[in-house]
Amino acid sequence: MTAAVDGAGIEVSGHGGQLALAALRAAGVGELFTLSGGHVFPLYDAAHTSGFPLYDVRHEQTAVFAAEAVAKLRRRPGVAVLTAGPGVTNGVSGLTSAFFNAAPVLVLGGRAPQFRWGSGSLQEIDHLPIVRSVTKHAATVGATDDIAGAVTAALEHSLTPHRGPSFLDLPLEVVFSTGDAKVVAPQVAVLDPDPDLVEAAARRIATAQRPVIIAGSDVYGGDAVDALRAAAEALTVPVFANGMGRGALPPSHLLAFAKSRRKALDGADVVVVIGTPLDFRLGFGDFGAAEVIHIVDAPSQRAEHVQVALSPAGDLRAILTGLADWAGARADHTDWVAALRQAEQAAAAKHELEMQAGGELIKPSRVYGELRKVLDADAVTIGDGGDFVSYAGRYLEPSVPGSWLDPGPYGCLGTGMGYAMGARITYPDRQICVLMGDGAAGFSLMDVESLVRQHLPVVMVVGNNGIWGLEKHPMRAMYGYDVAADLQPALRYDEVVRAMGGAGETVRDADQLGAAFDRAFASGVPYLVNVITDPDDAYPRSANLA
Ligand SMILES: Cc1ncc(C[n+]2csc(CCOP(=O)(O)OP(=O)(O)O)c2C)c(N)n1
Ligand SMILES: [Mg+2]
Repeated sequence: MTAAVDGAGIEVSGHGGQLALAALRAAGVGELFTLSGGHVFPLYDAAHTSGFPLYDVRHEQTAVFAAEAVAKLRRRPGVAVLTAGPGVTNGVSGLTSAFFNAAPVLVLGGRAPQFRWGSGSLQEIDHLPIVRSVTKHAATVGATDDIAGAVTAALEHSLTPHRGPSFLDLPLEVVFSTGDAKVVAPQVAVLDPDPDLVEAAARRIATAQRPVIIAGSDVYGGDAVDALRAAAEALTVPVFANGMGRGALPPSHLLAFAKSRRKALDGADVVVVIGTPLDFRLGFGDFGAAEVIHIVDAPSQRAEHVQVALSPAGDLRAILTGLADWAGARADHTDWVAALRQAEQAAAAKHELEMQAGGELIKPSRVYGELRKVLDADAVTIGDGGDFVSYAGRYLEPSVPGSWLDPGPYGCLGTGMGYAMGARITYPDRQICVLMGDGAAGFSLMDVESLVRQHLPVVMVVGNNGIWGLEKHPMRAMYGYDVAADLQPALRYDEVVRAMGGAGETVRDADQLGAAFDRAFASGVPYLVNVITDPDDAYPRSANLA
C-alpha cells in the first residue's frame, strides 16, 4: 500500500482491504472485531501487515456486540468484519441492538463475487434486504476505487445524530482487487436546535413547581454529560437516569436520584426526558397530569404516540447549555427536591437491608451488597440476563458516566462476552465486571476462550438460579405452571471457564462472596464467580411484555 498526504486528504493505493482500513484509521477507529472467513481476508491482511489491532471471536454476535461496546463507551465508531452469508446473518442481533442503542457501529461484510452473481457461489445472498431495517445505511460497494469513500460515508451516517449502525458489503473481486482513493475524515453535521424551543423549554422547567429530569443514553453518546449537570444545577431539577445516562451525576450529587422515581413521576408537574425514547421503560411517556418535554438529538426521535408539550431537537450539548444559560425568573424547587431526597433515603435504607439478606439460599440482592464493596468507582459493569440484571440496576449505582452497559430497550440476551471484550479493550486498567444470568451465560460463554487467548481478563458473576427466571416466574403467574423455563440446577459454569484456560469458583454461602470477588479481581484472567442463588426469588415487576 502507498499513501501520500495533501491538504484535502490522503492519497492511498492498495488492495480493497487496505483502502477500507485507511478510511477507518482516518475516522479514529482503533480495532476490528471478526470471526474468520475467506471473503474478508484482505481486511485481515491490511490489519496484520500494518500492526492494526484485530480481535477474533467464536460467534459473530460477539464481534458486533464488542464493536457496539467500543462505540458506546468511546463515542467513536466500533467496527466488526463479518464473512459473507452466515457471518453477516449471525451478526444481525448485534446490528439491531446497536440500532436500538444509537451506537455508531459499522459492519463490513464479505459478499459473494459480483461477476458470478446468480450462479450459486458459496454463501451467495443479498444481505441488504436483511439488514436494511436495522441500520441507518446499508450498501454494496461496486468498485475497488469506491471502497474508502463508501466507508467514510457509512461512518458519517453512523456518527450523525441520531447515531446508529451502518452496513457495507464488499463483493469478493472488489475487495481482493487493487485501486486508489483519496481518504478524508468523516464530516459529522450537528443540528442546531431551534433557540425558541430551547428558550420555551427553559422557561417551562424553571417556572414548574415540581420538575423532574430523566436522562438517557444519548446524553452520554452526545458528550453532553457536563451540560446536563450544568442545566440541572442552574434550574435546580432532580435527575434520574437510565442506560448510559446512569452516573451522569455522581450518586453523591444533591440532584442525583435513583430510587424514588415512582414518587417523582407521580408528583411531578413537568417531566423532562432527555436523550432516551418514551418507551416501555418510561411507561410510554404517560406521566399522568404532568406535562412532558422531550429533548431529542434528532427530529426522528420525537415521540408520536403521546402528547408532548415541547420537543427541542438537535445537538444535546447545545440544548442543555441553552437551558443552563437561561437567565429568567424561576420557581423555588427546594421543597420538592427535599421531599424527593426523603423518599430516596427511605428507599435506600430499605435497599440497604435487602443487600444484607441472609438465609439458606443466596439472594441476588446480597450478591450486589457484597459486590459493591469491591467495585472501584470507575469499574465498568455490564448486565446480561433477566432478573439478576434487573437487580443490578436497582442496587448498583454507577458513579462515573459511561461505566454501565446494559442491553438497552432491545433486551437481547448474549451481549455479555462481546460487551466485556469491548470494555476491556477500551479500558485496559479498569475493573470490568459482567453480571450474567445463568441462562444468558449460555449465549456467549464460549467466547471466554477468545478473552483468555487474547489476554483480556474480566470478572464474570453468574446469578445461578437454575432457571430462566424472568420468564419462569411470569409464566407461572399467568398459567399456574411453566414450561421451557428450567435449566440444569447449580451447573458449574466456573468449570466451563476453567476448561478454556480461565479460572473461577462456585459460591453457595453468602459470607464467602467477598473473598471470592477479591480473588476474581486479583486473578488477571477471565474469572467466573458462579453464585448459586435462590430460584424462588422473583424480581418484583409490574409488566414485562407490553
Ligand atoms: C436473545 C433472547 N432470547 C430470549 C429472550 C427472552 N428472555 C428475557 S429474560 C429471559 C430469562 C433470562 O434468564 P437468566 O439469564 O437466567 O436470568 P434470570 O432471569 O434467571 O435472573 C429470557 C429467556 C431475550 N430477551 N433475548
Ligand atoms: Mg437464571
